[in-house]
Formats: sequence, structure tokens, C-alpha cells
Amino acid sequence: MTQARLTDLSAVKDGVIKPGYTPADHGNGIVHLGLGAFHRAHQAVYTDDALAASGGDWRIIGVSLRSTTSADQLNPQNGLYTVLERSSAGTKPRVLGSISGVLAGPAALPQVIEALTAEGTKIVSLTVTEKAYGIRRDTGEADTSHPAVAHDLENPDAPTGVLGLIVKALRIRRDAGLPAFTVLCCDNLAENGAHLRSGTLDFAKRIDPNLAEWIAANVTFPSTMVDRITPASTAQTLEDAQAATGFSDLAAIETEPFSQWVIEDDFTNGRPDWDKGGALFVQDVVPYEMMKLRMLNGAHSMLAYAGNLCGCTYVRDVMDNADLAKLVDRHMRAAAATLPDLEVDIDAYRADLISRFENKSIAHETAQIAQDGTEKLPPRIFAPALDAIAKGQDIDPFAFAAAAWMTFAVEKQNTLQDPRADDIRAALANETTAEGISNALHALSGFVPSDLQGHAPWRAAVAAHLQAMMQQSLPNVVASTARAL
Ligand code: CS2
Repeated sequence: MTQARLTDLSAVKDGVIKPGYTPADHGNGIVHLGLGAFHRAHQAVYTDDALAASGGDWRIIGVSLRSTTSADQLNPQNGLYTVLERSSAGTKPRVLGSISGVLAGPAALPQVIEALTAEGTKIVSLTVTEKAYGIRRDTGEADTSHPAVAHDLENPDAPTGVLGLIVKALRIRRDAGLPAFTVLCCDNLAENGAHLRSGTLDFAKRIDPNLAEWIAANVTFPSTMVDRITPASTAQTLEDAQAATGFSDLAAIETEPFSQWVIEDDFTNGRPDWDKGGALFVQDVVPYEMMKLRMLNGAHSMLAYAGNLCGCTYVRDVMDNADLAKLVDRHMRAAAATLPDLEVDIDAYRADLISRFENKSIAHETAQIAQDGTEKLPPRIFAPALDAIAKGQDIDPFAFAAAAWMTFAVEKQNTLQDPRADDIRAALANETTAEGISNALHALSGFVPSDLQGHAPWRAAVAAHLQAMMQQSLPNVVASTARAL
């Protein structure tokens, strides 16, 4: 017998946490671009808490620019879905009501513009992944070689990408005399708000300099640090959600108990009381962002490449390998040493990260984290490496991580999931030696910061690790590196 879909809250089984408000009583105030599992496990949960605590018209219209999967999952369920919080203590199910519906795929673009320009829309938030923005890391300008940016600069009235959609919507709002919205970047980018502001202003300037001035004066782009480890859903996720709620839920997700959101309190048109769900509003997010990007995400990237090449499918398997776990700890310590002073107990933060990575109930694939290395390495590995150089600290853990990425790129080049996969294959085509491979990958445009490229000890350390990784098997290199510590 096929089970009925989750469509209303009344018959959801006892024992499941339900929204502390009536979803249909609340209008929309947020348009969210990029409705993946992470948004459903993070911002949508804080919004659910804020709606329960303070009410308001803050429900979320989700947008998925390419795939219609989330719309097919959520729309037949009136936006309802289950979050399974998994830990060694068991699984805690909760049904969320903060998403009102999803607009998806290229056919929905006119409705997306309608949503972005609705008077009630006060915030446009984003989790579109690092590669979707099309903003140059070195200059902060719109990257005209990015396909969506190039398309949207040619067709500013029919945009399909992030910058084009935001700028078109803001143009319509300005012309209609509507207030602006806040643009809230929730992706793992360094200084994500300032970065998106800079790319948006540059994009707007290329179309209409007056519009760029209006955006600069009226739109805010708070930076945020977001954190919750959320693996891709599996058949088991859906099965467990169904058992918990009594309904079939194709939009169910699973995540860890830990959640953190630090937000720069700079909203142009109001905001939900996300602090009621535990979010922290601060003046300056940058130190928190650096801490998380370098310690959590940096260690994640290192362990994803090294762990995957050692045959570890999940992060928890990496942590079960004593040698790899030692390297994870070393990486976090080196990353912590590069941070500015923070009112955070860094040792406790590191200990928490280690136990989060060890969570046996979370099946977080190393292959998932290993995707998009050319987007992830700059803020996670290269930026702290440069700071370590400036402070005279040990760069070896960062060089090891870069070499692990290179080894992964060489070994998996035919199936590499990376927006620069073609460039990587072309760079590797005629290279056979560690030094040649390292040089070719360092030379990828806009990837390794020039100061790091030109730093001879860095280059030597990366090439030496790469050489060892190419000559011996990864487990041997990991073992000898860990044992030498
Ligand atoms: C991970 C992140 O896939 C990745 O690159 O490092 O998605 C990580 O799980 C989250 O940032 C945790 O908040």
C-alpha cells in the first residue's frame, strides 16, 4: 500500500515536533534561492522557531533555479517536510512549516521575478553553492567568463543567474517605488555579504550606473556564518521520516543536532526574530566566518581528499582511522593559529568539531565534500596558508591539504565534479612529475592567490607532499605523516 503524502499537520503522529504556529496564517517575507537540504536543515528551522516565537509574515518561497526536484518534493506537501536530527542518543523528528512553496526550473523564472518584486518580500537569502555566484575572488567584480553572468549581462531583462535575477528585481523595485530587500548570502564564502555586494554592484554598474548607486544606498548585504552538517538525503532518510510521521515525505532531510548561525545585524527592511531559534546577531561576522571556514570546512576538505583516497566513504570512517584523525586534529590546530582574537574558546570549538565529525549516526560522504575543490580551497586552505606565512607559522598542514586535492584531481580526473574540471584536465594533460602537476594546477587562473603562488617554501612543500603521494599509496603517506607528529 502506498502511503499518503505529508500534506497537513493534524494527523502527524505523536512524538514528532510540529510548528508552534499555523503556517497558513502567515504570509511570505523571504525568497530563498537554492532550496537544497542545507537550507531546509538550517535557515528554514530558525525561521520556523521565529514564526512560533514572534509570528509575522516571514514564510519562505523557495527557488531552485535549475532542477525541479525540490518543487516536486515540497509542493505536493504544501511545503511541509521532516527534519531528522540524528545523534548517538537517537533520531529526533520535527515537521517544519516555514516553507510555503517552491518555484523551480527555467519555466518558473517569471514567477521568480514576481516573488522577488512582491511588496511583502523583505529578504532574499541564498544557498546556491560557491560556484553559482560568478564573482571574481581577486577583484570582487562580476566574472564575465562565468556562463550565467555572461548570459545575464547580454540579456539583463531575461536573467537566469544569481546576479542577474537580483539586479533585475531591484531595478523593478526601484522603478516601482518599492522598498529594497536585504540580500542574505548563506554560502561558505569568505566575507560572503561583502563579496556578494561587490559582485552585485559591479554587475549593476555594467547595465545601469544609476541603479548601482541606488543599490549601494538602499540594499544591505549582511555577512553570515552558517553551520550545520547536512548530508544528502538517502532512501533511509525517507523511510525513517515516514515511520516517524505516518506519511510519505519525499522532502525529508537528516542532519546533526548542532546548529549555528551568526548574522551581521544589518537589515534594510526588517527581519524575523531568528535569535529566538538561537541565531546570534553581531556587528562583525568575519572572525566567526574565518573560524568556521578554516577549522571546520578546511579540515573537511583535507579529510575529504585524503580520506577518500584512503578508501573512507564517510567522514565518520575517517575519524575511525587513528592516523587520519591525527591529521584532522593537526589541521584544525594549524587553522586555529591563523585566526584573529575571538571571544570563543577555540579548544572547546575544536573538541566539538572532532565529536561532530565522529557522529556515527551521520553518513556524510567524503565524495560530497570533495566536490568543487577549485571553489573551496581558496578560502579554506589558501587564505589561512597566507596568514600562516605572514605570522611565521607552520604551513605544512595546508600544503598537505593542497597536495591531497592535487592527488585526488589526478586520480579522479575523468569523473571530477568541479566547475573547472575541463581546465584541470587540460592542465594535467602533459604533466607526469609532481613538480609539473603542481605547477600546472597552481597556474589555473584565479585559483591560487599570487602571493602564495610566488612563495617558494609553499611551492616546495606542496610538491614534496605530492611527490610522496604519487610514489607511495595515500594510506602509507598518511601513516608516515601522522606518526612523525
Ligand atoms: C562541507 C560543508 O561539503 C562541504 O564542503 O565542508 O558543506 C559543511 O558540511 C558545512 O559547511 C557545515 O556547516
